Amino acid sequence: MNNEIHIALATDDNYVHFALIVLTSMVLNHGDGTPLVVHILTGGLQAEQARRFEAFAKYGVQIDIITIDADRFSKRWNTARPTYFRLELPELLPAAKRVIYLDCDVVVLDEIAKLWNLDLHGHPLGAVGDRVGLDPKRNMQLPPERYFNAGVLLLDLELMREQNAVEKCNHCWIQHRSEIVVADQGLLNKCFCDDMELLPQKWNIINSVYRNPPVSGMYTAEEVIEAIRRPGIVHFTGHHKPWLFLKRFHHPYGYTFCQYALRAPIPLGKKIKYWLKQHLNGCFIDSPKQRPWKRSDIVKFPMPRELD
Ligand SMILES: [Mn+2]
Repeated sequence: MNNEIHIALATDDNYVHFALIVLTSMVLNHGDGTPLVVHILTGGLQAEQARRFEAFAKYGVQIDIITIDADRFSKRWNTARPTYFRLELPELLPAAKRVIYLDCDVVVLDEIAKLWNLDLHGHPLGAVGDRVGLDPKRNMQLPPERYFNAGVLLLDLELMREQNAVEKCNHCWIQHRSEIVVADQGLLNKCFCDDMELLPQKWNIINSVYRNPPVSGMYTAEEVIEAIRRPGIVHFTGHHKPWLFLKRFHHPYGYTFCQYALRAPIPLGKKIKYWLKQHLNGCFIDSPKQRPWKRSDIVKFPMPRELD
């Protein structure tokens, strides 16, 4: 299973440079020698954008661009937004046993092989908890301490194929679409809440983690402090994206987005924008709420090295 690590990202032309920043951060923190295979799920990419991904071959990354037929996908799921493509991963990667799915609004800050090698204890899906589960308007009456964020997923594709998971998920979507809140994340929670492995907090530190006390029964204060001190993947959920001007960083690791953006193979104009962002309004706004972790738990990472 460990001959190669399979990663999946979903993007259209508008998100390409975010996906390139994700890849840059992953490659710069990957040193255990296991080859990376990155599957780009897309409704279609311009040739120039596809070439930006393919250029990662020189860093030892195998790139596999999978173009999804939007008409076919819409007929089945009633939408062709790239974020939904992850729902078909067991079918799209028929030869892969496992895959790590990553959103394009994340930065990888630790060795991805550590996430890849986590034990799912017989469950088809592993994910990190999300306090959305505490919100009665959004939790669909699922147990709050089991509600997960779908931006980082570790999937046992073999088991999902055995369980016919894609068909079941599709059936659930068609039957219950009007009750499902938070799009495909809500659907995945509805389908897998009884059969999922809660992964350590460090593998998906979303905006709300630092800003609130821990969710009872999900992670302990110690587990969250450990995650903030040794982050694996940081995820810029919600409206306070670290690339937006006029909004300060609401994520303790918002600054790392700019660091990796400056190392990523993206156009110079975009790099200038992120450099400015970091220097003009790149300071972190702390949370007014009482929580057990301190600002001193946030790591000040040095600027990462160049890709080559
Ligand atoms: Mn996201």
